[in-house]
Amino acid sequence: MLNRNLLDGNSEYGMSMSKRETVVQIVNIWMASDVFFQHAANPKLCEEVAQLCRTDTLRIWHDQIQYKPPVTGGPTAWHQDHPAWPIIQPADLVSAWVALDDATIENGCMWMVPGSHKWGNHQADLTSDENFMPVHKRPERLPSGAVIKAVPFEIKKGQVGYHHCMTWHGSPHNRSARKRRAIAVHYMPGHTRFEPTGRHPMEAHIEVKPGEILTGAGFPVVYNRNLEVRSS
Ligand SMILES: O=C(O)CCC(=O)C(=O)O
Repeated sequence: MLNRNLLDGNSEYGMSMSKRETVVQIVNIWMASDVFFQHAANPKLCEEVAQLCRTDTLRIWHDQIQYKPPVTGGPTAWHQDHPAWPIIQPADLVSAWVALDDATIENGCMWMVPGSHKWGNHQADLTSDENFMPVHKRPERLPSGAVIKAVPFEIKKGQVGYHHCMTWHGSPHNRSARKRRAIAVHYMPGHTRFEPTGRHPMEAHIEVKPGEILTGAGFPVVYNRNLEVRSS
């Protein structure tokens, strides 16, 4: 399955963009191209993600190319990933975001809020101010001691950054003359279960029963520490 979404209205994350603003998103390109599958299965990326997840097995939930074109590249609203994925539990996924161009403040790099992955689900309350800084609509719902301080996630072409599926993140416009391309792979640790909601578009592609580990051709294993040990 290859979906190409031209987000020139309301994006997946509910951010409103004008007609001239664009983010090109290609989802599950690993299914269309072995090169991209090999990227998702890269041993170094997978080993590092597996360590962060404290797991011995990783499956692909999905990948995602994000292209913010020069000048007209639109924003990706502040969000948490897992609230968009309620059918996979628990919320233990980690994403590997690889820059295909230098990502800087000027060309719309991601911003993140350190520590926010420990604060629970605040998706419904996340918005931003006129400078694209994150704002919580009901700050009294935050755990005590939580400080909303966003930091830019500037990285060089070819570098990788990892983020937890509950981390608050977003990226503003690309007003620069430079492209901002990246590929993110969202990895499920081996214990990730399918918990249907009856409303999620991916449910039609899932073959396991509710409560079972989410396996299947659409969610290939890209890392298995035990198999690696046996084959060496
Ligand atoms: O590339 C971006 O600006 C957003 C990507 C994102 O939200 C993600 O990888 O989870």
